[in-house]
Amino acid sequence: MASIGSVTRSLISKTILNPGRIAVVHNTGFIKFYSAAPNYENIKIDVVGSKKNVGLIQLNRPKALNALCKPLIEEVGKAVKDFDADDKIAGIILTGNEKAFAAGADIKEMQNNTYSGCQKTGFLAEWEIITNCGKPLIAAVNGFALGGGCELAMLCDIIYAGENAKFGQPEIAIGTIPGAGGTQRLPRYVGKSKAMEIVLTGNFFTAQEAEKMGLVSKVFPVDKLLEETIKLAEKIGTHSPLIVKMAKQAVNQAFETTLKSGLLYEKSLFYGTFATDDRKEGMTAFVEKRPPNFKNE
Ligand code: CO8
Repeated sequence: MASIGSVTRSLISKTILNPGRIAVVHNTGFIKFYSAAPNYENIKIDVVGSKKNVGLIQLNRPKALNALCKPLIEEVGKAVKDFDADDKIAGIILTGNEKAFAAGADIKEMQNNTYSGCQKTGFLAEWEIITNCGKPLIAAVNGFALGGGCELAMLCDIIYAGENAKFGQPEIAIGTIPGAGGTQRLPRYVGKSKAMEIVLTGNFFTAQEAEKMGLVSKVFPVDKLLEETIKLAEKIGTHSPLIVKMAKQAVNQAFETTLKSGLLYEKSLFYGTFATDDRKEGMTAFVEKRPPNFKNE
C-alpha cells in the first residue's frame, strides 16, 4: 500500500499536488498562512489539488498508530481553524497513514485520568474547534479508525475509506465508553441496532461493511484513496463557497432537530440563497449556457 509520501509523489507527477509548495505559497499568498503556522509535531499540513485549494491535514504519530493525544487534537484544531479562515481553501481533508487513520484516544495519556480531573479540565473540549469548521471536512480513512479515531472520522462531513480500513468503538473493552460522539453520531449514521452491537461488543468492522451501513460514502483501493478524496474536495470547490457552507449547515441541522423545525431551517437558508450574488450568478449562468463565476458573495 502506498504511503502518503508515495501518493504525494504520484500526485505531483500528475500535477495534482504542488511540487514546490514554498514557491506556490509565495505566488498564491499562502506565505502568511504558512509562516504563521506553528511548527507542528503531531500532524503535517499541505495545500493540494490542481487549484491548490484543498487543505490537507495528515495525522502523524505513526509509532502510536496516530493515537489522539491532547497535543495532536490541539494541532488538528489549529490547522482546521486556519484552513477554515483562509478564503483560498475550499475544503479540508483529514487523513492518517496506511496502517492507521487513528487507533483512538491515547490510552497511555488517559490511563490515570480521574473523574474530577476530567470535569475540571473539560477533557476533550478541544474537539469543539474541529466540530465548528464551516467548510467541508472530509475524512480519508486507511487502516484503523477506532474509538476516538472513528469518532473523529464521524465528525467529518464525508468519509471515504480505503479497502483496508477497519472501524470500531472498542472502548468497552478497556472499561469505558465512547466520549467524542460515538454513542450519538454512530446511531444517527447506522441506526440503533447496529450502533448498539458495535458499541457493546467493541468488534471492528470493515470498510465494505461501513459503506453498506451508510457510515462511509465510498471505498477505494488503498493507493487511490487520497487522490479520489482530493478529487471530491476539488469538485466541491467548483461551487460557491458561500452556498456550500449554507448547504453544510442545512444538512447538519438534520442531526440536531425534528423534521418540522429542520424543514423550517432549510427553508430559511434556501430563501437566504436568494439574497446572495452567487445564487443570481449560478442561475444566470445556467440560463446563458455558460459556466458560473462565483464570487463567494
Ligand atoms: N493509545 C495509545 N497507544 C496506542 C493506541 C492507543 N489508542 N493504539 C495503539 N497504540 C500503540 C501501542 O501501544 C503500540 O505502542 P508500543 O509499540 O510502544 O507498545 C503501538 O501503538 C502499536 O500498536 P500495537 O502493537 O498494539 O499494534 P497492533 O497492530 O498489534 O494492533 C490495534 C493494532 C488493534 C489497533 C491495537 O493497537 C489496539 O487495540 N489499540 C487500541 C484501540 C483502542 O482501544 N482504541 C480506543 C481507545 S479509547 C478511546 O478512543 C476513547 C474515545 C474517547 C474520546 C476521544 C478522545 C481523543
